[in-house]
Amino acid sequence: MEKYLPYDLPLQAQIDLLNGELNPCGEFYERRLSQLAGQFVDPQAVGAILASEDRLLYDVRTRAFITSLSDLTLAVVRIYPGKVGDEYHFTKGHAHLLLEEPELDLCLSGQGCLLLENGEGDFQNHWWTAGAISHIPPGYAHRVVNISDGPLVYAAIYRLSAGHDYERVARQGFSRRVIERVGLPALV
Ligand code: M6P
Ligand code: ZN
Repeated sequence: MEKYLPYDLPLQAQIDLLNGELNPCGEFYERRLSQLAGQFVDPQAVGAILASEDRLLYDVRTRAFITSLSDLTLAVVRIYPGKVGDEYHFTKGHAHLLLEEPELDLCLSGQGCLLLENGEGDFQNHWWTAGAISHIPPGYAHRVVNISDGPLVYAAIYRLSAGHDYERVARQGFSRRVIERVGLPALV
């Protein structure tokens, strides 16, 4: 947080609901297949794609709203349509380093599935269309899957100090995944 200077006055920003552009934007980063390779169920499909390209799966625009007393942060994610084998594109997935920290996710365009799993093995999922809002309570790891033919754009609001624990998801993944079955998304 030291890299952000506190700003204690009102701020406004604008999200393009369809393409996920954020203005003014803070940080921008991309996630490509090689960064999530081990998370997809079909390693042959991963290898076949990586043989020709390190496919862009999603990109993230973040803006931290740091004040002398708070650190709410907005992230806008655009997950590109597509599958690895039969499995729809998804985000890396993480829990929060500060276990007590929740998150609110708002689906802005496209259709998706939010996967939620806590440390006691309770798995839940939320099917998203534009306008869906999901509250991710403390302790639940979360991953978003794009099941639509176009980009899935969603916004996440959380405290910057919540941090990201990628290790737990990298180690154990989620107990269910979303694949295409006879042309439709299925949670298996
Ligand atoms: C949401 C938030 C962010 C997260 C982003 C991408 O916007 O949860 O904190 O960085 O999704 O998800 P991931 O970090 O799992 O790649
Ligand atoms: Zn999060």
